[in-house]
Amino acid sequence: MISKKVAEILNEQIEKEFYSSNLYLAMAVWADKEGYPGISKWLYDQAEEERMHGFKFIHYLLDVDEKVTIPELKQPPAEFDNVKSMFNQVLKHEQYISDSINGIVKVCHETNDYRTMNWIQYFVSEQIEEESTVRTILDKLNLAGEKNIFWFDKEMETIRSAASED
Ligand code: OFO
Repeated sequence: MISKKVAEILNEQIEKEFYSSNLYLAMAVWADKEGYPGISKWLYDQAEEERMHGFKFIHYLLDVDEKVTIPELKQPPAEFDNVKSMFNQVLKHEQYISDSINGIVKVCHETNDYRTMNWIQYFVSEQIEEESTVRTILDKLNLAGEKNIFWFDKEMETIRSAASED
C-alpha cells in the first residue's frame, strides 16, 4: 500500500499522460493533413509513447494494490497556426508535465514513500530527455526557417522519438 495522497496524484497523472497522447495525436493528424510526413510520424510515435506512460502509471498502481480510475479526457485542439507554434506548444506542454512529475516527487518526500520515489525516477529522467529533444527540434526549425520547411520535415525523420528507442 502507498499513501492516499500518492495514490491520488498518480491517478491524476494518468489523465495527464493520456491527454498528452491525445494532444500529440491531434497534432500528428493536423501535420499529416498539411502534408508533413516526417513531422506527423514523429508525433504519432510520441502519442504512442505518452499512452505507454499512462499504462505505466496504471500498472504501478495495480502493483501496489491501489485503485485505478480511468479518467475522462478533455478534447485537444484540432487546428494549429503553423509548425513552429505547434512545437512551441509541445515544449510548453512537456515543461508542464515535468512540473507535474516533480510534484509527485515532492508528495513522495512529504509522505516518506520511498518505493514510489524510486519508481518515479524513470519519469524524472524521461522528462529531461523529452524536453531536450523538443528543444533540438525547435533549434533545427529556427535554422531552417519557414521557407525550408520541406527540408525540416525530411530532417524530422532523423530525430527519433522516445517511442522508437524503446
Ligand atoms: Fe512527456 O512523457 Fe509522458 O511523462
